[in-house]
Amino acid sequence: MMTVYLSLGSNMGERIDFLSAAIKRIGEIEGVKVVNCSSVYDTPPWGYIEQATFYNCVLAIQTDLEAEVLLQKLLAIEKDLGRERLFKYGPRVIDVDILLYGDEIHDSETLSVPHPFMYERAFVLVPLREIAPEHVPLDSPGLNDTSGIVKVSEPLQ
Ligand code: GSY
Repeated sequence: MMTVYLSLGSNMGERIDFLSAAIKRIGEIEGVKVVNCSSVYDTPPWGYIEQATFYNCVLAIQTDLEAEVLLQKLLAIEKDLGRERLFKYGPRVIDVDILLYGDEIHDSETLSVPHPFMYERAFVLVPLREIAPEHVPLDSPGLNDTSGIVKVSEPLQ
């Protein structure tokens, strides 16, 4: 059994509802158990800044699924919830990224784990630090500026 950390984000429509729906669907995947969920944070957009703020949270799950299999199931959930890939770093109703897969390293065309940008992204590190501080080095570049990150909800599960 592997402990896996997922980053969830939404910046279109009812953001809380999209996060809730995604968490519910992730918990329904056979072979997946949601074991922890961070608070939800309102976060400034990263990458392409001319867009609405995101709501972000991090989930810890336990699973015996292979990483690539889990990835395909997460992509299917994103699609079912209406995600369209408008443009790189653009707005989206839901985004689910695999951050850490136990201590596995993956570097394929479809999957890079640990997530290549996770230590640069305050919107990942602040919620991850809440539920798994041991995975957030104090000198992570993304912790240099956490301004604009505001907790908006207790954990959704
Ligand atoms: O890669 C995740 C999607 N995304 C986000 C996000 O979830 N939160 C914030 N704050 N900025 C983002 N830019 C992208 S792309």
